[in-house]
Amino acid sequence: MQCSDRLGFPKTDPARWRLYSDELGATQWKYLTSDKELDENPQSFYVKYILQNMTPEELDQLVRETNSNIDESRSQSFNTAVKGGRFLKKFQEPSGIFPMQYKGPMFMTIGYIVVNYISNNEIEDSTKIELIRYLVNTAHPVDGGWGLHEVDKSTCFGTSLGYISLRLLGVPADNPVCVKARKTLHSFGGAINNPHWGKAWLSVLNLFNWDGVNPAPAELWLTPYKYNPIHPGKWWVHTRAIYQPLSYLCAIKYQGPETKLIKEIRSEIFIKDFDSIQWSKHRNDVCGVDLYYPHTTVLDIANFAMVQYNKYIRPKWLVKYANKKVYELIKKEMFNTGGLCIAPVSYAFNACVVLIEEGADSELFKNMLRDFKDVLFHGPQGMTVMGTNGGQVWDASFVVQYFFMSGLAELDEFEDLIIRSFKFLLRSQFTTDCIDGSFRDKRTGAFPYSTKTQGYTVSDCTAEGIKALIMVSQHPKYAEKVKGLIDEQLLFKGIDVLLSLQNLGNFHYGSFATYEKIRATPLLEKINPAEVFGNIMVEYPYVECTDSAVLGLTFFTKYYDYRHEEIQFSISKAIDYICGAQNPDGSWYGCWGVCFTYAGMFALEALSTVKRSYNDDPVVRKGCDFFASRQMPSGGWGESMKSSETHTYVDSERPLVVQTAWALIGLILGKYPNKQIIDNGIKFLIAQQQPNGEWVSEGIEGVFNHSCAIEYPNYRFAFPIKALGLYDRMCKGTL
Ligand code: LAN
Repeated sequence: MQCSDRLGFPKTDPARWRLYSDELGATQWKYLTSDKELDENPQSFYVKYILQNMTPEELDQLVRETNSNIDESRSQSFNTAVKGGRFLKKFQEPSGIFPMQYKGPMFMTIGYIVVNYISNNEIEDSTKIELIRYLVNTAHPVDGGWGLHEVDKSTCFGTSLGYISLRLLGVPADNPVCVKARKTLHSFGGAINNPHWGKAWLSVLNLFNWDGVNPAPAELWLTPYKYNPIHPGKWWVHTRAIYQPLSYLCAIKYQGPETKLIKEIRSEIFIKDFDSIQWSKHRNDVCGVDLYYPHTTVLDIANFAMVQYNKYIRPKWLVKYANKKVYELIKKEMFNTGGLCIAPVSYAFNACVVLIEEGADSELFKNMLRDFKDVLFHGPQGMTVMGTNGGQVWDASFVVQYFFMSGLAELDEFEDLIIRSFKFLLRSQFTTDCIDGSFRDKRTGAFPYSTKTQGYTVSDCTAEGIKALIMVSQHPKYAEKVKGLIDEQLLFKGIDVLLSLQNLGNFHYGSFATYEKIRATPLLEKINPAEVFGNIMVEYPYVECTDSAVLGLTFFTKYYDYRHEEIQFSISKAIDYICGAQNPDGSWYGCWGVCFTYAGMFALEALSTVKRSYNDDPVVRKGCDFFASRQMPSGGWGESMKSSETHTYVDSERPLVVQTAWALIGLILGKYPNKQIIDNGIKFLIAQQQPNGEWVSEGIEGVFNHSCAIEYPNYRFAFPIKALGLYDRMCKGTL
């Protein structure tokens, strides 16, 4: 059955979708077509709920269940947390994960579409329909274009990718959605003004010419790692993962098939006749609205030199040799990540390389097409490719910890939830190291952000994961039940990895970055070719990652003696870093959540673990005062994503649940003395809870690279529960 959605676009039947998750947390959506399958596979609560497929009776029943047997002797704040916990519990998969549509960035889906298109693989109708629907539903209401992320203004990059995606998915050029988007694209000067990645995708599709794309030299991989200060192995993991296949594709100037549809699109996306475009003149043309990080003169000179080198000097054998090396590295990346690669952008570019090297019928390529579905996620607006294959480990470790910190873990009704997530976390710890020569550090014992298969250590995910495991295994109510499940040697290895990630060299002493230590100078940013993102070339110190490291390490030392001295040293250097990173107004700039509120919460919690509080510590005092000064008249807090872009605190239009929880956690753990301010915030959280226990999603919780919004749908449960529970304990004097 196909229903009709906005603007007459078809919609699939929500009752036929199922979400499957395996033991290691990989999720895939399937659209069931036979009635037998439908009967045999009842829809999970999560799917029913988010696809809005619940009957009014079921919705009433949900409210009843959430509110039944509430212990009236407990405080209102605690009971609000309980109700939130009851709702969240229903989202949990048998594997222990909490699924989520990790959406926001608008430049991921193109990769999925391109890889299928150039390999002549038909995307299933149900997926196609929902991919189209997502694009239609997220088009800018005024101009019909798309931006870098879902709440962005329209840009040339976003609009080109959105438009081309719709066309490749089968939407005709004269459809009003396409007509409107095309007009906007033309107002940006047409697709010629795309930033680097846009130009690269268009070239792969044969909608652009590689002469108009700044080069990415594969030869850099042949230089000696030890002596070359700008060796790509020293770049940030994501940037090197993307530029690896890109350098391959650009070296051979790969172009997909020139089909009738491609010829049509060529005539639609430029404002000039395609054949008359002098491509090499447009290498540096980028639409003004897209430009977040303009070229430096150094980059322009380097690009010019490389173009001359490619034209006059670059021998064919060297291209072949360099590409062979790059392909070996891609295969290593695939081996280390169970074929998943670090994230969807590099995955799609790598899949193009695998297609070229192995062919469309090869096992390797077919597996890539199959596993690509791990990052496709369905939701109320349709289906999209997510920022990663989920955030399973990160969310599970927060939920586990916060159920303990709020006191919910004491209740029998949450025991199963905790043990399931605990077991998922145990299964998610790395048990092997990466293959030699892949420029990766030791990872055994560490944790990823999403799944074990994805295989990339993240510093804060490791710290939070370790903390969650210890919390369960040391708690009197759970210790017996999970006895013997933790492998302590593996836990110690995780601590080894965490300690090894601290920056103790020339750069940002005491801090933690994301995936690795800082390996090269930030001066490399001068050759950042991406144009739409800042700070992507190397690792940077992140105050949130450093805070989480402190949380993990301080908690570990409560129960274990392992490497005690070194851990104490590490904590004290991390704390110095955190204090030094505070702004004069008392705030901290956060890079992964919005923005000062997110970082302030983490920093105040980290400081609280080394017993620093409002009355005796000037850093905590300033941090809390900053929060207090930002409270809105309603009692809540709300910060706009503009803060991340502009590096100054900007209020959101209205107070937000997640941000209120963050501010409250900071204030409560910092022991802020003005209880009235905290009370008002708690009242706001209580008032925002729905009768079914839920807090409604309010959009963007996270960011990356200063300019791109990304949603963390489970934060709206995890953090309010933590704030309410901590408040309850604060009032009882048991904090
Ligand atoms: C993420 C998501 C999780 C996030 C936290 C764990 C929250 C953070 O504390 C550390 C950094 C990390 C792991 C992170 C890094 C960058 C990611 C992977 C993302 C924001 C999700 C998507 C993003 C990735 C870089 C997108 C690809 C785009 C590029 C500009 C390379």
